[in-house]
Parts: sequence; structure tokens; C-alpha cells
Amino acid sequence: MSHNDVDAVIVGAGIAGLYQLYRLRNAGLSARVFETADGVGGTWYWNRYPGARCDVESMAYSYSFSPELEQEWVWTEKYPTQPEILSYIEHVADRFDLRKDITFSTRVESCVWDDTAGRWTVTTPSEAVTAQFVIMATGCLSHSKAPEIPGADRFRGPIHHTGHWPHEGVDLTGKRLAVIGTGSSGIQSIPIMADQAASTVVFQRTPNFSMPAGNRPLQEGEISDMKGRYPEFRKAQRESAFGVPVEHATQSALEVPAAERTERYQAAWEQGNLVAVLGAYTDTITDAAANDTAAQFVRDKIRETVDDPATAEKLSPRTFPFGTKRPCLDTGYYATFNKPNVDLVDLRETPLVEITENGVRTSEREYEADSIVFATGFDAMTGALNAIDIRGRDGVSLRDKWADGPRTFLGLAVAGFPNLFTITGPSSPSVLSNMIVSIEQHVDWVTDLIEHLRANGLDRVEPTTAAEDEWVEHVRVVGDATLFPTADSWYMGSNVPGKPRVFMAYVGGVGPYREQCDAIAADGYRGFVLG
Ligand code: FAD
Ligand code: N01
Repeated sequence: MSHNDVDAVIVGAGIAGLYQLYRLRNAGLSARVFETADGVGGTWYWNRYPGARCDVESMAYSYSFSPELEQEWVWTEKYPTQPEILSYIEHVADRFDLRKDITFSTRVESCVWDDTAGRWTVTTPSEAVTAQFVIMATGCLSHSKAPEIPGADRFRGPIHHTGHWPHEGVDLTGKRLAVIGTGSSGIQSIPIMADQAASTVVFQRTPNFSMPAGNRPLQEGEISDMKGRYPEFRKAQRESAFGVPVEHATQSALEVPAAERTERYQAAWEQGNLVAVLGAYTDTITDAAANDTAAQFVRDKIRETVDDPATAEKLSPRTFPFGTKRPCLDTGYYATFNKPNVDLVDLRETPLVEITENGVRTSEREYEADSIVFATGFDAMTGALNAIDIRGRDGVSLRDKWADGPRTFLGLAVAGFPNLFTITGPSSPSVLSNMIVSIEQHVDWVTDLIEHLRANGLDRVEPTTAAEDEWVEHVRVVGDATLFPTADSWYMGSNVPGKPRVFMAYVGGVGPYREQCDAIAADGYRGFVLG
């Protein structure tokens, strides 16, 4: 078999692509990985901004497939930094000898299905490869977006996007800094950048809910304790709602006395555990009044922390329910606005107009800056997939098929696109979970399906349109039973002008989703046509 004809092509060498390569290789398939970056790591390769770290605990945000790896790797902090996660992923790539099948600095531009040959042609700027299977491990949050304002090319100083941070770092000492965006990336980086810069202006379109991370070094005892009970812990992760085991809620937020509720939120707040707040009561994400008890708790904290009441009010989210935009964990975010050299500009009052040679102009005035940071996020879930020209049976393009929103079966496969799989694709729990748990489940399920085909002398698989329609409807119904669709979030595509407004994640829970996937497999891959 030539190097240009392989059993499988995997696009992306992040956590998903690496594990997919490992599994396919062990299943006896030849596979090649293409990766735009010049190294492994995906998210943790690209997002090197100051303060970048995970908000799932390190010992939980790690692969579970290798007990040896689990035992040998030593995490140092409760919430790991980007450099620590990147060195973990690099270790995994080396330990399992994965790099030899990865072609770096190479972007996949198109994937075209040949129905007669039963193979995909995957094209990069340097070569074309044919493969029986293509697995998209392109990431949910890998296609960054800049703010939709003119003038960035005019600005005299540097502009950096948090999702493409220079490897050598950015020295902001003595600089006048302008930051646009107050999502997780902005909230993590602003306190650190503001410490360094001479002055900082934060341009906020929508305030977000954030809680202190309470990060700290891990103690020897807790590391060995977790290592001793990893198998049970992993099982609990897989069966949980968000890939993070928490106590099961049994009460409505509205049926407990206010003081008891506050005590419960306070305990979760002190633990720095977002899932513990979201999961404290049965109805936090389904009932607006219940949700508002959590939202009000956070707003009270903001008012207690921020000295200037007008600034505190601007920082207080009021336009969407708690948790319906990804909440954040921070280190000193709200207190940063007590510094005399940090200003907050509310873009709802004075919208952004343009970037000028000298800085940022709103409808009110120009703010001079030496350096600008875009913490403006991503064209999430579909951005990286739609950036590739993917053509299935009869030359139909995925972009056209998804023009009114993504349609998949289980978030894993698409009718009309045989032998193509999307790891953590749209309509899977993916971004509503500890993502490694979802990644491993998808990769395992896809690999099992490929092994099933091979064992039965079959060579193609594709979901039926009926199964896809049913899944899309199920995802919508489950989503509509929650408050998620009420928010203008990237989950809804609303951060990208013109993107269809569709809730792109499955909120049925990681555990129940896994059960559905397993039942479908046990039923001879119900909803798929195998041939
Ligand atoms: P990615 O890591 O995004 O990797 C995809 C790779 O595909 C990238 O390297 C990209 O360059 C490559 N690629 C894409 N298109 C092409 C192409 N056409 N050709 C070649 N290569 C291509 N999740 C959590 O669960 N907990 C967290 O605390 C958390 N924190 C996060 C913090 C940040 C700053 C961000 C951005 C995301 C965070 N996430 C978190 C989500 C995170 O993306 C996932 O946890 C996980 O790292 C995703 O891995 P992946 O391999 O699926 O995708
Ligand atoms: O991106 P975001 P992010 N003009 O989309 C604003 C994960 N993550 O990179 O809210 C002005 O959340 C935008 O405003 P609005 C996590 O899943 C995790 O911060 O759209 N402003 C918003 O304030 C997260 O959710 C961690 O009104 C504009 C901000 O930019 C996801 O990645 C850390 C604008 C973008 O926020 C994305 O996070 C980092 C415009 N034209 C990331 N366009 C952890 O801590 C956008 N904005 C785990």
C-alpha cells in the first residue's frame, strides 16, 4: 500500500486526532494524520495566551485509555496550565510513537468521496491521499474569529488573537493595551495582561458569569488517592451528565429556603467547581426562576468584589440565564477592575466602530493603544469542518447540506457522506462536557464500528436520512426543554453574523448519550446502512 493510499486519514492532531490514530493503528489500519500546526496539541498548541488553563481538574482532564499513562504522569496543579497540558499531550505522542504518522504544517483543503472506488481523496497543498475512511478531529473551538469591524490592517501596533498567541509570548510592559472580548479567554488573560501593561481598556459586549478557580498545587496524598481509584472515577465520569462526577441533584432550587441555597452555592463557589453550581439543583438549566437564584448569587459576588457600583453593574450579566453561555473560572478577574489603570467600556452603550491607526474607536471616542488583543472566540462546532471543502455522494457539499444548520446522526456521521466521521461533531454532548471523556467515547465507538465492518467483510457505512432527521429532532426537543436556546451564545451560532441559529450541542448528558450510542451498536448499528 502506498503512502498516498491509506485505510484512514485523520484531520487534526489534538487530543482527539492522537487518540484516534492510536486506536486505528492498534486495530491494524494504516492511517495518516494531517495537522495545520507544526506540533501536536490542538487547542493547547494554539491558545498560549497568558493565564490559559483548563477549568476541569487536571486528573480528570486526561486520557483514561492507558492505565500506565494514568499512573506515570504527575499533574502539579488542580487546574493545569496550557504549558502543562501541552507537555502532557506531547508526552502521549512520544510515548505511543504517534508522530511518525503525522504530517505537520499541512492543512487539509478538501475531501472528496468517489462512490465507485469507495474512497475519499484528501487534498492538502502538498499532496493528495486516498483513504477508505476520513475522521475529522478538527476541534469544536479551533476556527478563531476576529471582531467584525474594519481597520485591523491599519493599526500601527501588534494585534494578537488569544487563539493564535505567539510562541515567544508578548511583552506588554509599559504598553497601553486594548482587549476586545470577555468570554473565557478574555476573563483568564485580562488579570495577567493588566498586571503587566501600563494601562488596559477592556471592551465588553456581553458580561459573563465567572467564579474564582481557587487553583492550587496538588498534594501528594490527593494524587495517590486518585491514582488508587482511577477505574471507579473514570466509570463515574463516563456515566455523568457533563463528564465530571458530581452529587446527583434531587431538589428544585425553588423548594429550598434561600439561606440553604446560598450555602450550597457558596460551597460550590469555594470549590471553584462550575458543574457543582450548574448541577446543584434539578432545574437550574430548565427553569428561569430557579436559574436566577444562581445568577443572582454570582451578581452579588460581583457587587461585593468591584468597588465602583457602576462598573459592578456593567460586569453583571442580565441578558441570559446562568450557564447558557459557557461560564468561566478566573483568577482575580472582577478585582482587576478596581485597579486605577484598568477601564471597562460597555459596547452596548457605545458600540465598536473601527480600529484606527492609533487604537480602537467606539461610537463615543477613540481609545489609543500600543497593542490590541482579540479575545473574540471561535466559529465553533462547524467552523473548522466548513473550512474544508467536503463533498460526499453525488458531489454534495457539506457546507450546502449544513446551510441551515448542522445535521448529523449522533454528532458522529452524516447522511450522504459515507465512511466520514466527526469526532465531537455538532449534535453530540461534546462542548457541554469534560471534552476528553466525549472524545474517548467517540473515538472508541468509531473504531469499534470500523472493526465491525472489517470483521464482516463490509467496506462502507453511512447513516440513513431518517435516522439523521430523528436525531436532529431529538437534539432540538431536548435542547428546547432547557434555557440554552434563549441565549445569544456560540452554542447557538449567534457570535458569527449570518450563522443559522441552532443549538449545536446535545444536552441529554454524556452518560445517557453513551447508552444510546451503545444500544445502536448492539442493535447492528441501527440507523446506519452497512455495505
Ligand atoms: P482541537 O484541540 O481543537 O484540535 C483540532 C486540531 O485540528 C487543531 O490542531 C487544528 O489545527 C487541526 N485542524 C483543524 N482543521 C484542520 C485542517 N483543515 N487541516 C489540518 N488540521 C486541521 N475543554 C474542556 O473539556 N475543559 C476545559 O477546561 C477546556 N478549556 C479550553 C480552553 C480553551 C482556551 C479552548 C479554546 C478550549 C478549551 N476546551 C476545554 C475545549 C478543547 O478544545 C477540548 O477540550 C480539546 O482540547 C479538543 O481537542 P480536539 O482534538 O477535539 O480538538
Ligand atoms: O470566546 P467566547 P472565548 N465585537 O466566544 C466578544 C473555551 N475556553 O475564546 O458575548 C465585540 O466565549 C464576545 O461578546 P458576546 C470555552 O468553551 C475555555 O473566550 O458575543 N465583542 C465575547 O465576550 C469557551 O466558551 C477556557 O457579546 C465581540 C468574546 O468576544 C470557548 O472556549 C478558556 C465581538 C468571545 O468569547 C470560547 O471562549 C478559554 C465583536 N465583533 C476558552 N465578537 C477555560 O477556562 C466577539 N466578541 C476552560
